[in-house]
Amino acid sequence: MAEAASLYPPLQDRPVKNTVCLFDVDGTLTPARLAASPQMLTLLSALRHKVAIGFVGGSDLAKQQEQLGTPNINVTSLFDFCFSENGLTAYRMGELLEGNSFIKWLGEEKYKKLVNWCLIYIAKLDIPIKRGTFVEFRNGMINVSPVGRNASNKERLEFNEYDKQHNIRSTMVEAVRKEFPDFGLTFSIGGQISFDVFPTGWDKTYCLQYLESEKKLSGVDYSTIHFFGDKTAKGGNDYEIYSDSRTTGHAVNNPDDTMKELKEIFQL
Ligand code: M1P
Repeated sequence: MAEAASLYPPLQDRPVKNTVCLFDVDGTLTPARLAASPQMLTLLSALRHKVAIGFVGGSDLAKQQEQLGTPNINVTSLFDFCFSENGLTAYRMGELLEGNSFIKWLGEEKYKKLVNWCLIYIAKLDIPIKRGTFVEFRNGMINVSPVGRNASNKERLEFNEYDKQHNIRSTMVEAVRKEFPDFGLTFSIGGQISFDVFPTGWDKTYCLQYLESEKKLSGVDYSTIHFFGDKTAKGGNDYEIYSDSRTTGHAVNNPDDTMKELKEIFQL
């Protein structure tokens, strides 16, 4: 798949070589959870002849392959930089870079303490129902659910209502935060039945280190990093990178908006 990348000038020979455009995926390049339009892919290809392009998404690469690639086209050939799971899995010009993981970062001993503590806390919790998978181990985080991730849709909604009244998750987050104050972890209640636990700083800004290391690799200094995202308000998962001093942030409402901005900025 590195062959497709060779259709474009090398990074150091792009017409605007100090610039990279970085995109969030859902709601920015594609409608939420759906595939990118042919118009978007054509525009990105035209853009790539001028500047370097990349995406940064919270999901794993398989999800981004579904949304941005096709069965015959590997997503890693369509962008110069592919940052899945906020950059924990990173590709540069179709080649996999050394990644990172939650367990590698935290270490087995601390991880065991954290998980054991969560399971004991949940075991002592008296809530209306419990199902299975109370801790889900992911590459870049753990996801902790007092009711369990095996809850059905109906059970999910019921737990969510119960949680609104009894603050089960926020109370647990407060307790776990207090128990492990020096672990360097961030706790985030995003969905309906669980909360995420990940190292502080492992938001989308995590991927910027790879762009910075281009100086050493290819001699390209990305002094202008355009970031396009739709969840740029405080609390949204694009907020940190959008407001980071290293990026020029563009808040968009949908993929059409992204295309409009790109056409204006780069005269495409
Ligand atoms: O995207 C928000 C959250 O969605 C899911 O949460 P829940 O299962 O609680 O609804 C999880 O994938 C979680 O990791 C994610 O943050």
